[in-house]
Amino acid sequence: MKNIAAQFLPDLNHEVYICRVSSILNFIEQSKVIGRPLLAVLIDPGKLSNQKLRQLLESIREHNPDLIFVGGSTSTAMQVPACVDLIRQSGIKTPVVLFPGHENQFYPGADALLLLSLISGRNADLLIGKHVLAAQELHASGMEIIPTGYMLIESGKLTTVAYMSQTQPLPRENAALAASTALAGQLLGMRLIYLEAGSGARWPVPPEMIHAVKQHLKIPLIVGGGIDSAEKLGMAVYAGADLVVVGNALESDPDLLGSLMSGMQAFAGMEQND
Ligand code: 1GP
Repeated sequence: MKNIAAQFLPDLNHEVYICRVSSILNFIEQSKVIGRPLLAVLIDPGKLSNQKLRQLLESIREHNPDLIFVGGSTSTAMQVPACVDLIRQSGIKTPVVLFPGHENQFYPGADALLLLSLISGRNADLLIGKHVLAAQELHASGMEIIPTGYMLIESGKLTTVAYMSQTQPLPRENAALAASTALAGQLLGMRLIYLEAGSGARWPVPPEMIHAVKQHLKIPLIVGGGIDSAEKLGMAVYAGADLVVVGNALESDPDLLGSLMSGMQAFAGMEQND
């Protein structure tokens, strides 16, 4: 199955398309401009056995998602480089983006890093403190660094990311507060906003909140947490997500990726027919 970039630029393969737009951020921005939502597979190496990881990589090779995110609250400093190297060795060409759950999850072998600032919380360390500690190494690496406003949204249970960050998530019924928070992130110069229900969330981010946030943003909107079916993925995309992240559901069922990619392609086809 072709990925979405290849579908709307049929003469280009995925790798060439990424090179042509020159960076991961440009790829995400240009996909938003032309109305093509993207799917990222999140691999949290701390949660996956080697066997499960290999199964997931097989599914990624077959179904060709747009991006791979690597990282998470439970991965150790050693696990992230090993995982990125395994992806590279497998021959998969999908760009790899670090999604650090901790400052020790930096590895220059990836293509880009989301520099997350937890703008829904009031923990100064996660707004700027960790960034100061990592700044010199990130700068020296020459890697593409993407400033990302990260917002935790209440999702029906205490998630690992809320516990680890020691912050309160935004109330899920307060879409206006989420919109103001995202707008503040954009005004501060963030290049992406990520609405996060948390890995394995009981409830994903509400569509009403995605829609309200989207109305206020010029920059691309990422949505993740608790998306475990093509229906939930479709709801997030219809509400306005430019990039949807799925992790937990694919850890237990790597073959689900096929129906998620079909859902994305169906959405792309409907948009073209509108
Ligand atoms: C978590 O948003 C990501 O940081 C993905 O969440 O693992 O629930 O898919 P899931």
